[in-house]
Amino acid sequence: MGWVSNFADLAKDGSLTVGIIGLGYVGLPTAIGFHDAGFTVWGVDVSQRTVDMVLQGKNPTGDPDVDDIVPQPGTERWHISTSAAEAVPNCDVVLVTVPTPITHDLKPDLSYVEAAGRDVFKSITKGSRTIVVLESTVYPGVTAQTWLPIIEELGLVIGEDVEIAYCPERFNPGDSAHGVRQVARVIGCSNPEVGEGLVALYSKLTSEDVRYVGKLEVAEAAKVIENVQRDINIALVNELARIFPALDVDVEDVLSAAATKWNFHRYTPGVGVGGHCIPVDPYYMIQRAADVGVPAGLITAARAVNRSMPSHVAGVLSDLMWNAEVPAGDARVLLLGWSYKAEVGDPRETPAEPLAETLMSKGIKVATWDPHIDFGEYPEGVEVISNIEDAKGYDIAVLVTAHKACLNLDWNKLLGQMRTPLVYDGRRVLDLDSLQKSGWQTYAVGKPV
Ligand code: SAJ
Repeated sequence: MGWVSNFADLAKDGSLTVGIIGLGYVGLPTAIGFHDAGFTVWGVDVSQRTVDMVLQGKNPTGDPDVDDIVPQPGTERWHISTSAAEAVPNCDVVLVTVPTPITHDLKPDLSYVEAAGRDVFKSITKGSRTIVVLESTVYPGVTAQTWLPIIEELGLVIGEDVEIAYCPERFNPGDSAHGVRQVARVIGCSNPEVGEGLVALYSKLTSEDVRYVGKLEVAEAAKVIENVQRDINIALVNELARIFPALDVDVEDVLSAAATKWNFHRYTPGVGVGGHCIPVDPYYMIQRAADVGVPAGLITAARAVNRSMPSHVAGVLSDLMWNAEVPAGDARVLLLGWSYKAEVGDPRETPAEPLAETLMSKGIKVATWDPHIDFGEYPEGVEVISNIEDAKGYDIAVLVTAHKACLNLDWNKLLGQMRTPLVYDGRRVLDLDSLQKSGWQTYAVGKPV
């Protein structure tokens, strides 16, 4: 059974079965959240490793907040499978939480949305009006463009066999204060009744605001521009971080002063912008604007600024080592942190990668230490250090990720292990004055040399 006239009442007392397709950073916490809210849950993932780990009550994602909340084997109302065909016929609502990455030529990759949609729709019982909700970040129009042709091809009828809706995930890895149960949601659906029914369902999941915002495209657009705005704001401070040192002014002093104004939004310059959201979602908006022939110059320019930061920083590091008379051809850089974000172990789109590659292209040796990443694919040539005490003979230590473990390092001990005592704060989080006093030569993004 899917949509029925008393759907909202069924949602309110948890007597619906919710399917989640894709048990990653977003899908697994979402499945757990609905289970904790009293619903029967079917979780599906194509990865046998993921399904096996979840079935054993283990966390297959890199997000430490999920570590202790995976239901243990034998838990009631908790079904995990690699097969959508097994799960979907049991579900009233199916949420699709699969990746929406970009291709190497920066185009949106909708193949996961397409494949998951096909798996779900071909398993739907005729006449069930099963509600299928896309949560992955896309651009306006994708849900309809990608799924309606499949629905038609399979001879399903909207309003009889299936309903589709869009409810963007707003998940923030490593930030338990904004987990799936504490985050506001918006719902887009061409059928307002179904939209309001989903409001009742998601209101059981999260304690924050849930609202029906109209047709699919409104909700799709809201999510993508949330991250476009963030990318543009970060690009502004990164551009200022290149201007102000040339004026012999520290950008952080300027930003802190400006932040005393009531509606100034404070962002921090860094070695670059990583992750599976912020550096990716703008390309979805750029593509959609291009589809309809409207220029997206600001969005495109912001992406270019943020993408240029790793190579800009690599040039600054090379100059710093040259000025410190580090032997040319034998310069050695130690990257503290590799993950795109503090307190998570996620290398996706990390700026550490282009930073390392640019340095190595200059003949500079690169090593990295990140206690949050125990597997990770590192580019050819990067030396991975598992114990910071083994990091000896480097010329500059670069803070790439503001992990607590990096901030709380024994910096005096590390100083003793360096060949040249240079440190570069790539996230503007270190106490440079105290490091300077203990013998480091300190530098930072946006700080005059
Ligand atoms: N970054 C900066 N300067 C800043 C903020 C971030 O350089 O002032 C960099 C980070 O180092 C990182 C990248 O940008 O490399 C992205 O950081 P992020 O804090 O935006 O973290 P994400 O990518 O996990 O973004 C998620 C997003 N959540 C969803 O899409 C549901 C985003 O919308 C959230 O605003 C963000 O978390 C958050 O608030 O932390």
